Amino acid sequence: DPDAAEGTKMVSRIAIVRGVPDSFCDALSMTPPPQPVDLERARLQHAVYVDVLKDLVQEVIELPADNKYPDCPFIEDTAVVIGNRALITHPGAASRQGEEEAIREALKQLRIHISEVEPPGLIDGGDVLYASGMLFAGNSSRTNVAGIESLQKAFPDVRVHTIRVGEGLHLKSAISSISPKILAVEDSPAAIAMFDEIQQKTDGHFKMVKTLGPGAANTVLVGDAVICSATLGLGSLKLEAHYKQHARHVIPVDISEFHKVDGGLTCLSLLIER
Ligand code: CIR
Repeated sequence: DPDAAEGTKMVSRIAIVRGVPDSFCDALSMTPPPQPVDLERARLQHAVYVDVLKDLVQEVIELPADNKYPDCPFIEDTAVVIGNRALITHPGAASRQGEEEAIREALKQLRIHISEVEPPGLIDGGDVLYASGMLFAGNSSRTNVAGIESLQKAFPDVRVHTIRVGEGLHLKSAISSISPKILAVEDSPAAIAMFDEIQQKTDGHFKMVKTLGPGAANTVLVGDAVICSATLGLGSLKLEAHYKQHARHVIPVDISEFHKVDGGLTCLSLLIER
């Protein structure tokens, strides 16, 4: 039972992050932000996020930014890692294809067993949720059925459930795991529909905590600590109340510059737990 094992085993954690390039103002966004991205502020927010991670994991590997890839800080999209295995993704947005090369090298150096996506597979890590020993893969504008098949091949022992992403960028833009059996779910009809599909496919395995407002449901769970977005007001308060009830360590971090280009907290790191 992966849930029972969670509390007892000694886990070593490494996080990989990637710097904010000078070209970050050209990062993709579904709707143009009302205010342009402030590069210096983005770099400061990123530095705080990295500092927070340094307190939570044994090692943070900081990969340099690449100006060729304005979206390169969103490193989560380039790989799916479970234990000592990884699928290097083929990102769904053409301008992001190639970002994964630096990540493949970093993971090889960590002696992680690498699988690749088979054409015509497309997959963004932001569409992949790992919870309670199961994988949920969002079929979205970035992730196609062939990409999800490559995910299943890379992790043959893990059941992969496909979830239709009706709205928003990625599955995890709207749903993330806040403890093995509890998911944070954005309080919107599209997100609730995705949660219902998860429940239907797992015989109601999960509980949900609804968050208010876009972005608030995207949190990073590291052991007993949860990083949540500091700037989403009420959206985060409900989550904080929930965490406190479970005696969790809650760390609010402001990533407003990344929200402008559809990025959340999970996107900014790749966690390796083994
Ligand atoms: C993109 O559109 O690809 C980036 N601007 C945002 C990526 C966010 N990544 C994520 O949710 N995992």
